[in-house]
Amino acid sequence: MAGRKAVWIEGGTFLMGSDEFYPEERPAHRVAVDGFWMDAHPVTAAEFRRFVDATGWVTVAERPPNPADYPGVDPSLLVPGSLVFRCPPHRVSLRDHRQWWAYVPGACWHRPEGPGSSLTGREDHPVTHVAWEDAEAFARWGGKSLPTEAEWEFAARGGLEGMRFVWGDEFAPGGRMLANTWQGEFPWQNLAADGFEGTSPVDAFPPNGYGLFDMPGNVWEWTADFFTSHHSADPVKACCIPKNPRLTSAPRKDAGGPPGAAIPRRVVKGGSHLCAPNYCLRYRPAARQGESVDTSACHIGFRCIVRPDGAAPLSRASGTRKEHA
Ligand SMILES: [Ca+2]
Ligand SMILES: [Ca+2]
Ligand SMILES: [Cu+2]
Repeated sequence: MAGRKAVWIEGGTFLMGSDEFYPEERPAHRVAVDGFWMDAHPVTAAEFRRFVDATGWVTVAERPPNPADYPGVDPSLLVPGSLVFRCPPHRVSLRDHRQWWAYVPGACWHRPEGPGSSLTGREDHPVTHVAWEDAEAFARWGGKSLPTEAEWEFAARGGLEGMRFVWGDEFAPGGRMLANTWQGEFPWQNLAADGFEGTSPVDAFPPNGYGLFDMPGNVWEWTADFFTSHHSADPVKACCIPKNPRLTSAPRKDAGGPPGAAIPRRVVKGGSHLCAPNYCLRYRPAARQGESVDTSACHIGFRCIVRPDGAAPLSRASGTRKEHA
C-alpha cells in the first residue's frame, strides 16, 4: 500500500444522480464541486489501527449502549457489538433482513466476526464496523474531512459523464469484474466470481479514471451529508447550479416512524461486497443509501478528503445508538 496516499481531484460540473435505477437517486441533476485531495483507497484496517494506537479511540461498536437512548429495549440486550453478515444455507425471503444480518456482541473493527476473529491477513482490507462518528474522528485526527456526497460522486465518476458504473455502462467488460460485489443469488449463494467472498484488499481491482481504488463495491463509504429520500431537480436557470452542496442538518421529514427512525441518517455511497443485482444493484456512482449514524457493519467503511485552505470543516452531529434488529 506504500506510496499511494491521496489524489488531486480537479473540481467541475457534473450530472449527479441517475434516473435509471432506484428512486432515491433521482432526478439526475447538475452540481458543481471545487477541487480537493481524496484518499486513493478506503481507510484500511492497518491505518485505523494506527489511529486507535495513537488516540485510544473507542469505537461506537465497542461502547455499551446507554439504555436511556433505547426506551423499551431489554437492557440485557444492550451490549457492545456490530452487524455481521451471515450467509443463510438456503434461499430466504428478501423482505426479512434478519435472515442474513446478525447483531454480534463483541464484533468490532479488529474482531470483524466477533470474539475469536481477527484482522490477520486483512490488514490491507478496508476497516469495517465503524459508525459515522468513528469515521469523522479518524478524519479529524489526520486533519482531513469526510467527503460530501457530491464530492464523493464527482470523484467516483472519474471523469466519465452519466455512466452507470465508474468504468462505463457495461458491468463486466470482456467478462472482467472491476469491483468487489456479489455474484449469484443474494443472500444465500455467493459465487465469488470476482475472487472474493467478503472484503478484499483495497487495491485488488483497477482504479477509476482519477486513480481512485474501490469507489464502487468492497465497502460502502460514509459521507458527511445527511440523507434525503431523493435529489432536488435542476434549477430553472443555469446560473443557479448548486456549488459544493452539503446537507448539514437532518431533514425533519425523515424523523418519526418505526423504531430507529429518530436517529439521523447520513449518506453512504458506492455499494459493497454484499450488493447483488437481485437485491441491491448499488455498486454505482449514483447509488446512495441513508444509514443511521450509530450503525456499524461488516460492509461499511470510509475514506477521507482534504480541501484546500479555507474550506470550513463540516459540522458535527450528535447521534445516539439504536437497537439492531
Ligand atoms: Ca465478491
Ligand atoms: Ca467502496
Ligand atoms: Cu447493496
